[in-house]
Amino acid sequence: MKESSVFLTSSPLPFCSGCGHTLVAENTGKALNKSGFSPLDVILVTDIGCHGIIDKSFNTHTVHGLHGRSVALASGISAGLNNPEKKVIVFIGDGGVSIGMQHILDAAHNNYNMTVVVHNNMLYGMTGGQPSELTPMGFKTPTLPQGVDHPNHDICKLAVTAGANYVRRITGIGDYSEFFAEAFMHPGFSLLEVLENCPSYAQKANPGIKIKNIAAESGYEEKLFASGDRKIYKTRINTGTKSLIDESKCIAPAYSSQLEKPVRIMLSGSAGEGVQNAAEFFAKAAIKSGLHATKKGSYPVTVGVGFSSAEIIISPEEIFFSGFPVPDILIITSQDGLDYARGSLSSMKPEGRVFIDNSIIPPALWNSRSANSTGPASSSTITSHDFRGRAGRKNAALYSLAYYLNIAKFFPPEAFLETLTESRLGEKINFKGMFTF
Ligand SMILES: Cc1ncc(C[n+]2csc(CCOP(=O)(O)OP(=O)(O)O)c2C)c(N)n1
Ligand code: SF4
Repeated sequence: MKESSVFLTSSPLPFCSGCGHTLVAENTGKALNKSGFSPLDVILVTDIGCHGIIDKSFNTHTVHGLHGRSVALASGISAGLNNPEKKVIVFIGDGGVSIGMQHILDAAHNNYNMTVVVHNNMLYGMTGGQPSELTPMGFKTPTLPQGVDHPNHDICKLAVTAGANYVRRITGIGDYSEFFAEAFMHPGFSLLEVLENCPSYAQKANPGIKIKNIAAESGYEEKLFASGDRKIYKTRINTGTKSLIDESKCIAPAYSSQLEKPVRIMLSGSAGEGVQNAAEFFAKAAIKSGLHATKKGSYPVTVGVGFSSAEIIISPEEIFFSGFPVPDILIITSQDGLDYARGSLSSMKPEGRVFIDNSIIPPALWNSRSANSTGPASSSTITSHDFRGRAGRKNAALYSLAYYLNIAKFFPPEAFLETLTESRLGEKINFKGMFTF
């Protein structure tokens, strides 16, 4: 049923010959032509599976979701747009419907403004033909040659029960664009289920099958299930709540820095030892000194045990990405920190510098600029210091940054001290002592 569409590219579509997905894409293009939407107003959200590889063929906005989660993603897009002039369309397979059925029921229930197109080829196509929750009883697949032995879910009936505004099942043969256009134009949540054939897997497992016959035999009725006018979901915008950005205070530069190029610092220690706070205060002090700064934290989900590591960038220029593959400076304050940072340590460049706590490995075993069996392997110069002994377990991370700043002099130590004193910890801790080395 080829017809040129501004929505669909004319190049061959990516599916196997005879795949029902080709017809769904062509009918979608044709229906969008009829509906009067501009390609700029259409957001196509695809799921994982063969149908999802259509993205590049549509001249609309396209977003590729996780398997089964495309409807949840589209619900967010629809609620965020909050604009009936925009058309959100979801492409999902029967596999995706099985995995993310609750998202469909929820979207129907809330009546989000969108159309979900279910590509029901009665198996998981992309992974070689496993049965899904929509595979009818008796239908054979390559991984279940004896056929499915229990009844399928009926997504159309479920969507109606959940409150969908428009639901229709179509046997995916020929030109059915008129039904698609009707659904696209229907306000609120609409669902189209298209019964299809997957010639590569379904045909082989069920020789001679015809989609029309399957539909009839399995009770998959081709009909309009619902066409209602429930009020569509309207996003409520809470103007009473201040945005976190508006609430945050700007740090005014009070000091200056001679730093000429970005420096990437990795601080690696143990959870519960103030690594993240220390890195944040250091970044704030850099900003106080007229620099740009970012801080990114890594730690296990069990936040009270194991490593805690922070990546800090300070720079005279704007920073556009807050991470880095290799640090210029690596500060390690505990054995957990060393275990986490081993990869970074070994990838550091000769001009890099490593500061490591005395407690980790006896200093006599350290061999800077070379790897040995017991010490840390790095081509950077390694300096040891008694961070934990001098400042205690809880303040070792903070002290290590103060120590390093005193050597590097990227910005005045006063900026760091002032940032700490003005912080919520300023009343409890006398930081002054930490700035003697
Ligand atoms: C959560 C998750 N589980 C499993 C997979 C593996 N996987 C990729 S494609 C696919 C089958 C897709 O089948 P269907 O949704 O019916 O789409 P079709 O390929 O038939 O178009 C599966 C199981 C995945 N990507 N994500
Ligand atoms: S494997 Fe099946 S579903 Fe996938 S493109 Fe080929 S015919 Fe279509």
